[in-house]
Amino acid sequence: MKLLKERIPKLIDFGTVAGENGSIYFSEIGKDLPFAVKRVYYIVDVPVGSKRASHAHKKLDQVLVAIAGSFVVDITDGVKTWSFIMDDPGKAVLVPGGTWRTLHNFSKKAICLALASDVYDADDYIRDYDEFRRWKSE
Ligand code: T46
Repeated sequence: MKLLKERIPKLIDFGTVAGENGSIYFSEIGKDLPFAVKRVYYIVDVPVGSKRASHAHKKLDQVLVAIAGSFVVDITDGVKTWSFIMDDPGKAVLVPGGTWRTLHNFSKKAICLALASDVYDADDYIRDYDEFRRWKSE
């Protein structure tokens, strides 16, 4: 089973089958998904111009996908930065633990689906960027 080894942000292709009556997208642990999903959440109704996240996770790995509309995911590990335009339900971004992420440039009716490697834990969040930099240097 292909599980998360490199903790580097990257795009993951979902499988897809398109037909005359619509399209279906899928992903399976060990094939495209590099971790076991323990939680699912989704973000909707983000006003145009608003941001989400702007925080880090210590351990949590996540996969984010724009299942409708579009948004941008900026990620940094404190040294390197990545930016992904999410506008395709067939492409997800892997956001590994130990990174700071900001979601912005939401289009109207955008939906961000998140697949997470663990249940909700408020103690896994770092919500202050200076604290994140200190934590990374420890
Ligand atoms: C992330 C970005 C992309 C829960 O009670 N359970 C949950 O599973 C989640 C995700 C949130 N909440 C509560 C915690 C807060 O009281 O919902 C409220 C809003 O959460 P938060 O301010 O963390 O929302 P975002 O959009 O800033 O961040 C979320 C995820 O929390 C985070 O893991 O990476 O989306």
